[in-house]
Amino acid sequence: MRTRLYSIVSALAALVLASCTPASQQSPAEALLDRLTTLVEDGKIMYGHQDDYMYGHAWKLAEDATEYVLSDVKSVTDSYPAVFGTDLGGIEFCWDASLDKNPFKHIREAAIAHHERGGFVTFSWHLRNPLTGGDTWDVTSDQVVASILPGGEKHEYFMEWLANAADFMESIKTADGTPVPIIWRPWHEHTGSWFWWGQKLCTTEQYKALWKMTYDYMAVERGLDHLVWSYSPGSGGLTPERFEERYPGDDMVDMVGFDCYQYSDDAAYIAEMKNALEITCDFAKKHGKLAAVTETGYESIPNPKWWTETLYEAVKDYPVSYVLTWRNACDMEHHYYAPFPGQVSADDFKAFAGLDQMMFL
Ligand code: BMA
Repeated sequence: MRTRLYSIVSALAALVLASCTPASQQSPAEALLDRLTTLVEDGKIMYGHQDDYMYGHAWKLAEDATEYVLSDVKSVTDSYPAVFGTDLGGIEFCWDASLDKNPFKHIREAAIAHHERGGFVTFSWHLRNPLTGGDTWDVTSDQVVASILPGGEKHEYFMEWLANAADFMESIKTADGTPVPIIWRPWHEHTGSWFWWGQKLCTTEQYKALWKMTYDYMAVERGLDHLVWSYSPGSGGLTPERFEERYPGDDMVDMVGFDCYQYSDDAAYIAEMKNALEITCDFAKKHGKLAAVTETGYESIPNPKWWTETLYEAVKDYPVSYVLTWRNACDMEHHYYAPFPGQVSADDFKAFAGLDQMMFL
């Protein structure tokens, strides 16, 4: 009995201590989550842009650049996006540059520069197919996830890929050695079947085991405490059941979101966004997590009022931490999701950046 009382008292003491952990004892990931939570409580939504400092619609960062100041977003709004997103595809082979042709040294340095500017960093991973040797979209086999799980024929091989990704993320630290917190979003859009880890390509148990293996290696074995784990299904046909079906568990996820693109009219996009926002924010509230629109956009933004009348209309009533639009490819004429000077929605983007609720840097 005494022992039981003692353990209840010490559990309570631990709880009190945990809830007042001084900032200096927080991990980089906890510090990021705290900052984000405060911003959400203040009603702010951060704007993010994929590959913002790396290239724009009509420019590309020079190989030997050492400053990260060019940005299509900045050239229109005079502010940088609050969230800088990029992709680690290719790090599994320690390539010099990612699948979107960004030298990894630029990714590292831009992430540090953006963090020092007060911004947030997020990474996705369009890694290649470890079983077939094809790319991330090679869905010719439904045995890929099975093959990399413990006991699978590619397990050892794949653990090297995880090690290479972990090494790179571990190397992202400021000059004094402080790790830069990273919102890490592996195995995304898994409710669709266009990536080798997608819905029809593995079972629920295999998907969860894949997440756990990734988490156990990076967070537990390697002790990377600067990663904020972000879970993001696709928005298509999303229901609360589908959202939850492959959720790996509260102990391995810090943030929940979804990816949603506009392919037809504004009304259909707004409806799909609101459906996904409703599900995500409700789930986030129940599980004590932050919510985000982890990828969105309308390719080429043909609607001059898209920012204030479509995107803002969709998100304004939801407590989401950030909304990230996809990349402005410099080598594909129509593949851009943020305006550049002269683009038809540029003035409206400026108005969007000026809204009280929207946060840029
Ligand atoms: C896709 C496209 C591709 C790109 C991939 C990974 O949506 O933008 O061109 O390679 O994302 O960033």
